[in-house]
Amino acid sequence: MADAPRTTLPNPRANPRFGGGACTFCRYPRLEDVPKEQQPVDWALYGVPFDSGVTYRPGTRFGPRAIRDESQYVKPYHIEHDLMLTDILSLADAGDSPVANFSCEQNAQVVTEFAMGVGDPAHTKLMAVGGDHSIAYANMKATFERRGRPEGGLALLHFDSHVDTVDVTMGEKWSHASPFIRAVEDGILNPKKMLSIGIKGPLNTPDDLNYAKEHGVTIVTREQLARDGDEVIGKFAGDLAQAPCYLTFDIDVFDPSVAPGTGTPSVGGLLPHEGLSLLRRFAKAFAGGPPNIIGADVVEVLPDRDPTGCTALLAAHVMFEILCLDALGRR
Ligand SMILES: [Mn+2]
Repeated sequence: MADAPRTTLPNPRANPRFGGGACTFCRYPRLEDVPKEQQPVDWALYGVPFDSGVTYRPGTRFGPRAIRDESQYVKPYHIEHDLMLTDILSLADAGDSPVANFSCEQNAQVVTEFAMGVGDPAHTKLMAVGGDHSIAYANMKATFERRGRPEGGLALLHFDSHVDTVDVTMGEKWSHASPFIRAVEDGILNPKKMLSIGIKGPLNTPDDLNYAKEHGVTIVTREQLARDGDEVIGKFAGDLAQAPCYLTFDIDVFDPSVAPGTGTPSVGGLLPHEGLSLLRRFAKAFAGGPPNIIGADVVEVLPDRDPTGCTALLAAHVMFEILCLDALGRR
């Protein structure tokens, strides 16, 4: 596999990042343009322009477009890992999923169906780019199915301000507050192998943490990161080792001062270097290596609240960090 031809990037010294017409995530080729000898791609990235699952401010349906735009400046060489991402992984942009924007439940089905058919289901990993967090369910379900329904459900590495395990909100079971409770119910996610990092309040009621507590979810709050957070994360990672896991990244784990473009902002969040550093420290935490990531998403970027594009730019770099973790495991 190491000698197989990889997908290629335009040369930025000859083809400027601000040119080239329609843009794709990080300048990766469109999936339909990938030559046969470079297939199957290792990761297909696709947008999910859906935000009907929000409980507060709408607008993340424009997230994939904004992230594609800002991602033109994501470069492929990772300094800290000494890793040239595109020498290791074949990467492509699969475009946007169709959506059912008047029904969250129907949307979950439509996106799952799309995701099931992207790339080579036996080989290609999926990264969904939101959209609101409800879309995580669809990408997790497709990942779970494409992997032959791993016994006991997937593990989950979850970055977020919120636990997203609310049963019903305003009569809706499929909103962005509920993807993980639905995934547990459907056997896709094992809550005992779920780690939620960056959780912070205030919350609506103390009961909002009950589901996580009662089902064995490991929570590391934002406050806790400064205390025993490293220890708890290290223990979780050591126990998980190389078991297959899914990574979901809600951009609202960052502080609204540095990532204003999101719909349910929660103050006191991570600074960019803290979030990136948490991901980088995963490189050796899982029994000496990076986590065995089999699918991922980055969600909740809301461009209308992001006048400088800094939130979308940050999201694009989070995507890069996640892909680098997978590449590290194949080096
Ligand atoms: Mn969330």
